[in-house]
Amino acid sequence: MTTRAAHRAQVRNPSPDEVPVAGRRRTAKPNVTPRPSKLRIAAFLAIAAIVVGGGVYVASNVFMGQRDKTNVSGAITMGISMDGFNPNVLHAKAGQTLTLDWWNEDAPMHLTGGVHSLVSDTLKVHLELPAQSRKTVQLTAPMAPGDYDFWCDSCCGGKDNPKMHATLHVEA
Ligand SMILES: [Cu+2]
Repeated sequence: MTTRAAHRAQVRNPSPDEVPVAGRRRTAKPNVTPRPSKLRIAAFLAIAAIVVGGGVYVASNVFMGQRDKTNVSGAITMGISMDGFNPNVLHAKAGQTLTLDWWNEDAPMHLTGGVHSLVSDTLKVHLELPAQSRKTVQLTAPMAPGDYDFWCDSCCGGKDNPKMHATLHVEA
């Protein structure tokens, strides 16, 4: 008899030795039971990830969605970050007062004193904007047309950093 034939013979006529197999199957069950709880943990983690991820997504959308919108009528939205002012050129008529909806996207730990600022001696402004917040501020253009520099002096080298400068372009 070949081994294969012997195997077939064994299958056809199970020997008494194979009876414990059924018993073993039953005793093996307890090893299987941990599976559902692992699945439950995985399901819980998946749901938790969806809930937390969804919350972060919604929250970031609410904040980021404000980037280019403003509820302040007639206001110009202006962001500030480590990359500077955005936009970094503002246009005004001589003597015009601009209303800016100014917002700061950076976390406090990145900012000196927890703020970005908007500073100019010529424009007579020294404004501060706390991290991750927004504020309506006003900037009045001088009567003399020209390009007026303003800057942030609270981070990343401040006035010495060309990136932290912006221009108020005043036309007659
Ligand atoms: Cu700054």
